[in-house]
Amino acid sequence: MAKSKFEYVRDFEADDTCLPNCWIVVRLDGRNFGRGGFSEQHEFKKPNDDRALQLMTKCAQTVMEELEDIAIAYGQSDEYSFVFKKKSRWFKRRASKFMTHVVSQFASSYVFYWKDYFKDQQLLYPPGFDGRIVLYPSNQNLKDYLSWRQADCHINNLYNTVFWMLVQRSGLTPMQAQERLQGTLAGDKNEILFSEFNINYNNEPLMYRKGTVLIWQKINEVMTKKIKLPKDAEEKEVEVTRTRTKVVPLHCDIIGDQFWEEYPEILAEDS
Ligand code: DGT
Ligand code: MG
Ligand code: MG
Ligand code: MG
Ligand code: MG
Repeated sequence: MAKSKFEYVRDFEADDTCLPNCWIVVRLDGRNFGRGGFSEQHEFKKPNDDRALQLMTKCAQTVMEELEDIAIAYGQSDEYSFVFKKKSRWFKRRASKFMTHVVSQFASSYVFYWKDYFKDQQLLYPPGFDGRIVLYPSNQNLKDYLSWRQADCHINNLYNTVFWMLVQRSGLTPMQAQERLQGTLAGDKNEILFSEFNINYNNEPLMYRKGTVLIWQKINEVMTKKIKLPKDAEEKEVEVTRTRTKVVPLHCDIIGDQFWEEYPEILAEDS
């Protein structure tokens, strides 16, 4: 086919191929979900709203199922990280394709599934999410990245748990609660929770403390199937077991070695 004189404009497109043999991480984050923003306008429970966290996870599951080559995802607060396999050839490893497909699939899912989680709470305006992409060349780098996000979850959740206790239960103003917590270490915050509110932080829900890890797991599904053998006149019902891979949520520690030893296939060389 003859080229039009306009074809040259293609040369202005930048090459954004991701380096081979690297883990490709896409992290998205809710736009203005904090103070005075989306979470307050939609009356999210403080500091953790189960509906909001579960909707985030539903959207992330949808992303993993709809797109190719995602080995693991990790989410907390208004963010989710998706890790594409090192050897992925999806869209010739073009960064913009990975990032835009993840973010748009997630955002449309957020609106699509909103009512399943928020029931009577109306969605007041279309939410937005930003995205970024980072490449990690070694397994250790990737594990450290995910550890960083989970440590962030822990630090923020411990702070927020004490902060909202001081405000909701002790009647401190947000300013007073902030001053009270200034310069305190993790141990001090645990102590305030325990001595003033009789809360053992370690008994708080795992989803709040650890965030959510999404992995692929083999599930054996037993189904009944109707079959008709040529020699029989009638259909027979037989049980068949099918193995399917499904995205499952976990709320476990991913900083230590135990998780990676339990699920070695996530980091396996051929992935
Ligand atoms: P950004 O991301 O720069 O557009 O700004 P924000 O406001 O989204 O800030 P970010 O992402 O650093 O912090 C997330 C905010 O989302 C944080 O201020 C608290 C809010 N948030 C996330 N999950 C929950 C929740 O379950 N309950 C409530 N009440 N707020 C939440
Ligand atoms: Mg942000
Ligand atoms: Mg945000
Ligand atoms: Mg955030
Ligand atoms: Mg197209």
